[in-house]
Amino acid sequence: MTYLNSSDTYFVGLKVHNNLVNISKGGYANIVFQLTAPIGCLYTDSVNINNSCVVSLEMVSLSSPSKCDSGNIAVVTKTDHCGPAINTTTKANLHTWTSDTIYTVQLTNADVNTGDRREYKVALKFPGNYQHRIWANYRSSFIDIHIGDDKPRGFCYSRVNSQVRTADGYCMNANVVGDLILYWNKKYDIMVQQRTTYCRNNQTTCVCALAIRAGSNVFVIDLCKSFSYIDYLMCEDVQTLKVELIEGTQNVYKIITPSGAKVVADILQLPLYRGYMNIDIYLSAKDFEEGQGLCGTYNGDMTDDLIHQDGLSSDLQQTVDCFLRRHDSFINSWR
Ligand SMILES: [Ca+2]
Repeated sequence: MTYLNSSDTYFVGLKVHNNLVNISKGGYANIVFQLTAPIGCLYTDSVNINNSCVVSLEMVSLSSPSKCDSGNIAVVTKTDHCGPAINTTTKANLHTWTSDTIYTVQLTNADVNTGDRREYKVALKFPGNYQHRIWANYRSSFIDIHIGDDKPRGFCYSRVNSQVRTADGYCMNANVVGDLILYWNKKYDIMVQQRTTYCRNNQTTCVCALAIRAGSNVFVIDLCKSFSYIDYLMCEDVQTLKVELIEGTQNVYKIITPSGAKVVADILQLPLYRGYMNIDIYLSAKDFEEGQGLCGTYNGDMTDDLIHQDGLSSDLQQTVDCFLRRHDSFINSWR
């Protein structure tokens, strides 16, 4: 009689070494992995195996259907499939193949807003159309990505009823009409301007036009006149402003600037405010200590947010409610 013995379990596949990866804001980190079995290559003698016997992995996420990035993490050395490329095994290198080979995939925290999500789960996956059916669609275990929070959140807005909030969180009653600089990042040459007009029976002001400029690219939403205008005014060869309607809406635009700052323009449909906009600006790590304008100096310190265009500054009025805080000289300085 022979007893049934079982051998030690052996993991076959793509073995990830670090199941938790920490990336600082705007920084880099690696996913490190090994292959515990060779990936065979199907080829004929006439093909160039250097080109054919390579597989490009995909980086997939639990939360994002995109294979090229996952929210605000991206693979640095991208291939067609947005993951690392691995040489597969041929007759020539079969005997030198070893499971000791260490592969690394470099990730970066690609721009984006300091208030963004910081926890992601990603995995490395073989393409669905890969020639080996065993490996096609194979994916590694999920890897937890944690993005460090080394910058305070930068969130600025200009909304109906003269409401303005600076990037570091100071709110005020900006009851002033005209063309005003809401946000200006000189390093990245990005400017967000708004036009305000009287609204609600002239009791308060609302934004009726928005212009976002990055270099010589300008995107405009102008609803101040009887006919509305929403378009690019000027374009370089390379479009540096990414504009899209937020999914499921016909009236909320999202504009991503080259610094990663995201501007959301919500064209209101409410009867009292129809045709006016709420503008929200989500600043990125690259905007830190670079901002000026009504959004103030984004540096985590609210007390220096009321710096005028000429360098003078106004004191905060924190003891009264936002709608009682009038800073007309500061606001008028940003024309
Ligand atoms: Ca500040």
